[in-house]
Amino acid sequence: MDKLGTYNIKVKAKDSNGATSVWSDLKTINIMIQNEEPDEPNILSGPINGTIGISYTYSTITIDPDDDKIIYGWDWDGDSIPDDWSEPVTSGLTDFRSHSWNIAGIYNIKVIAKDEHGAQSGWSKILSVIISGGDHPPFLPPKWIKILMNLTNVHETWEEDHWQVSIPFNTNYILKLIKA
Ligand SMILES: [Ca+2]
Ligand SMILES: [Ca+2]
Repeated sequence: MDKLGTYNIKVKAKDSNGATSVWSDLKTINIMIQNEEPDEPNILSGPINGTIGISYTYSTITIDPDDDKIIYGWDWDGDSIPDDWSEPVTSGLTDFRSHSWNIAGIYNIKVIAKDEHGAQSGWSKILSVIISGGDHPPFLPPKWIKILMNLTNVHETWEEDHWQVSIPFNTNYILKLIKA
């Protein structure tokens, strides 16, 4: 009985002189397998900075306790819905997957693993990827920071002065000058 399912069995005994008993009553047995889901996968490698339109490769791995084949679901936009499923991969072997983004932003990517019987793991840890592109910096959440400095006005009136302030970060800032 190497197939899954329900079987009806009955037995009959025979002694050493060849005398046989009557058949036993029917007995029903179920053959089932215990299936465990794969472990949570880990994202092994892949860049955390990139440019729109360029394809980047990420890798992941996990194992299935029953040694089942695994398919990996990649969530590239952080909405917890896999966008890309791998082919079945042998438990313990790495899946490599490439993706490109068309809009600049911060993407929290993660992976889930499913075995060949459909048992699903939890999500991997998140990997945050910053994608910049074109003339636009990544869409960082807006935040005001306060910078204190001493400026000396060498002219008579405030209004006609042009102030130039350099800030050593590779990001756009909107400067609001507040007169103390
Ligand atoms: Ca399994
Ligand atoms: Ca998604």
